[in-house]
This record gives sequence, C-alpha cells and structure tokens, in this order.
Amino acid sequence: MTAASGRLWVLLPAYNEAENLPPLLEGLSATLAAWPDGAPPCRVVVVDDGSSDGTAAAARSVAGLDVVVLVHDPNQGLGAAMRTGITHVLTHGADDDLLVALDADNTHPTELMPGMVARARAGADIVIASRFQPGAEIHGLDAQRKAISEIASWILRIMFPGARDYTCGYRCYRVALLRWGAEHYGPAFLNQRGFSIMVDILLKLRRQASRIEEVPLILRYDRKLGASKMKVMQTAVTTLRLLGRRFVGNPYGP
Ligand SMILES: Nc1nc2c(ncn2[C@@H]2O[C@H](COP(=O)(O)OP(=O)(O)OP(=O)(O)O)[C@@H](O)[C@H]2O)c(=O)[nH]1
Ligand SMILES: [Mg+2]
Repeated sequence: MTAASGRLWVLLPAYNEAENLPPLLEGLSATLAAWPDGAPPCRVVVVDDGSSDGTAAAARSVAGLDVVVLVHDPNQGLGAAMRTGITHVLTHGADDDLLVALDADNTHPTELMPGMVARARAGADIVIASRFQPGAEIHGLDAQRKAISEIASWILRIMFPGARDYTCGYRCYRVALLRWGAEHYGPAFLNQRGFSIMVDILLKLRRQASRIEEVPLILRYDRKLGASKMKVMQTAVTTLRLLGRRFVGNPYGP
C-alpha cells in the first residue's frame, strides 16, 4: 500500500460521551492537519450506543471532519457498538483501507495514529496502543484499576502469547483482516455484547494475523470528563469466562 492509497476509518463507540467527543474530534482534526506527508482520506464513524446526553449532536459538532453517526436505541453495549461500526466499514470500505478504533472518552491521544498507521503500512496486520510497552504512560488512573489491568495482561500473555495488551480498545486493523474474520467466523465473529469483545477480536484474528505489533500507549485518563461507566467486576467475570471457553478451543462459541 502506498502512502496515498487507502482510506482511514476512525471508529468511535460512544455511550454518553457528549462532553468528551468535541475535544477528541478537535484533537483528531489537528492530528490530520499535522500528519507527516499528508493525511490519508479519513472518515469517522461514531456509534452512539443509546446515549441520553446528546452524544450524536456532539459527534457532528466539529466542522471539517467527515463524520457518520450510527445510532443504537436503546443502549446495547460496547460489543454491539463495535459490531455495528465494523460492519459499516466492511460494507463501505476497501481491503487496503485501515480502521483505527479508539475510546470516545478522550483518553486515547489521536497523536499516536500516524505512527500506528505507518506500522500497518509497513506490514503489521494489527497495531495495538499498549500500556505494557516501554515508553507507555498512564495518567490519572487509580491504583486499583492499574493493578487489575496488569493482572489481566499477565493472565492473557501466559494463556495466549502474541500480544501484551489484549484489552485496550485503541488499535489499528487492516480492513482485509477484518473481512477475513467476518468471512471465516460468520456471525460468530463479533458476538460479544460487552467489553470482552476487545479480547475476543484479538483471539479470533491472531490465527490469521502474522504480525501483531504494539506501540506504547499514552493513556490520558486525566482528560476524561464524567465518571467511569465501565463495570469492572462484571467485565472481569465475563472476560475470564470467555478465556476459559476460548482456551479449551471453541473459537466459534457465544
Ligand atoms: N461503559 C460503556 N461504554 C460503552 C458502551 N457502549 C459503547 N461504549 C464506549 O466504549 C468505550 C470504552 O468504554 P469506557 O467506559 O471508556 O471503558 P474503559 O476505558 O475500559 O473504562 P473507563 O474509561 O473507566 O470508563 C467508550 O468510548 C464508551 O463510550 C456501553 O454500553 N457502556
Ligand atoms: Mg475509557
């Protein structure tokens, strides 16, 4: 793929992120404007997952960006939002396009995108913004959440070698690889409704992805406005149950 070819799709699953989306989208505009050697054509896909705070309007509030808003009503969970967004990109995108997904709460700096895209263009199938690479920084996350992430990372690394950060949603994927996933697994590809989808996408794609690379994440939790909506215990239990099922070898199961 040459620097000029291929669209960049930016996927933002968003549940009550009206406060966080405008600064994030302004950051994205600035990142595109400063992109080394010129930005690729970029379309932003915001999946408003049944928000009640004006998230959809906030997604359209920043001028100069090509934004599509897809609305779930009612709320269906992060996994369902990712499925809607990825399905949209597979329908409208080309195989040499890239998809960068990130949280819509303005904790994932858009400045990392050019480096992630450059790695994908140099041959990586998936590029993960990782909290567990030298140079990663975590700003503003409490000690308990940090410890849970660290334990999850070690469990996953031991069970499934190949990546260090299986749970961070900030990733760049080749659209061709996502298409392989949709064709190979059928409706089971994106069948996790909640946060466990992040682990599951990697577990399913790593069979086909020969190069999974990681760049150090700068996590700006200090920039997030509003309280955390993630249910830590529920996510941990669902993810552990999923790992058990995947570990005994049923990648197609629910
Ligand atoms: N919590 C939650 N987030 C959702 C849902 N649907 C989509 N999202 C989005 O999924 C992304 C990740 O959710 P976050 O709540 O930031 O999850 P997290 O980063 O693990 O945890 P916190 O930042 O502490 O809340 C965000 O962009 C959310 O807006 C949902 O049903 N619940
Ligand atoms: Mg977050």
